[in-house]
Amino acid sequence: MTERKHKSGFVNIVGNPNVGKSTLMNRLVGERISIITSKAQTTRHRIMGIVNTDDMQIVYSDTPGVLQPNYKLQQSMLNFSQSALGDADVLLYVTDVIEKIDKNASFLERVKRTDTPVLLLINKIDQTNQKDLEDLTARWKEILPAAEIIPVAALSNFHIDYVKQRIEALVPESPPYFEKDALTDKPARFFVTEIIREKILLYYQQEIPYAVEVVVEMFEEEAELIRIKSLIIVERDSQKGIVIGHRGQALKKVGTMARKDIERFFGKKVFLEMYVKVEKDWRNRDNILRAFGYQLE
Ligand SMILES: Nc1nc2c(ncn2[C@@H]2O[C@H](COP(=O)(O)OP(=O)(O)OP(=O)(O)O)[C@@H](O)[C@H]2O)c(=O)[nH]1
Ligand SMILES: [Mg+2]
Repeated sequence: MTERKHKSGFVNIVGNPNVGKSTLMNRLVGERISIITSKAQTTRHRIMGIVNTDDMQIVYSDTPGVLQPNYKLQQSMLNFSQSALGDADVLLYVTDVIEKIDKNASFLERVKRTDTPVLLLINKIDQTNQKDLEDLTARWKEILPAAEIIPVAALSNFHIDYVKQRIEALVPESPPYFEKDALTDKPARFFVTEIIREKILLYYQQEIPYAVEVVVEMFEEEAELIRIKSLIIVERDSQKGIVIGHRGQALKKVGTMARKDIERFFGKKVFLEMYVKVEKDWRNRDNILRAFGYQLE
């Protein structure tokens, strides 16, 4: 009997903001790794989600939506998305039935030129009809003739098993890149900051979610409890007032929502302290961005 060779590879998920990349990543991994909201620019980092079986390890990367950077934070987000074009064994280019087809032509141009196999996933097909979907598919076929086009609905898990099968067929033979029990490349603290940021994205309007970064200052795990101290960084004093809210009500609500989710994530009781701090213009300051884990060129 011959043993099956081990397969392993990087499957990188790229595309414009808000098309459902993170929803898809969580479906493919089967865990809630990435945060998801209806607001664009939810994902700011490249986040790996790893699926292990005896003879396969698939390393998915979720990336920020591709955008024209207006400040250095966005430049770093774009760097994460572009890095994912360079080291993929399989590229998942995600679009949806809503966005304009010619959005961000320059990034698409790079996708066109890649030698990597591309699966072009047209997401949110629950939001369209058969005829429009056929037209859209035909137009994408012209733009990316080498790609395999698969209509999906990540939210309702429609056609995701088929996408998994196609990925498994395309992943090359290779030893594993990570420990075979690894689920992600990110530490526990990262998921705390992301869960808090998700609640901020959901709770506050306008510019607040985009002006906020979350830092975990203390993460102490005890037998029955995790003690967490976190800082919410804003750019201006006026934003600090909004985040805290009248008599601290806003921050308290966000804190409660975040704590419940963090408890679910770690399966443990959590004691969460949150403070708000102003770091003037942090989205444009190299040293601060680096300290927050963003890559600058
Ligand atoms: N109707 C519908 N909505 C979906 C589907 N998949 C994702 N969404 C919604 O689309 C919105 C954006 O989803 P995300 O997964 O955060 O999108 P993203 O591409 O990761 O966004 P960024 O990280 O901001 O670039 C959320 O409100 C999702 O619930 C789908 O199949 N159908
Ligand atoms: Mg995302």
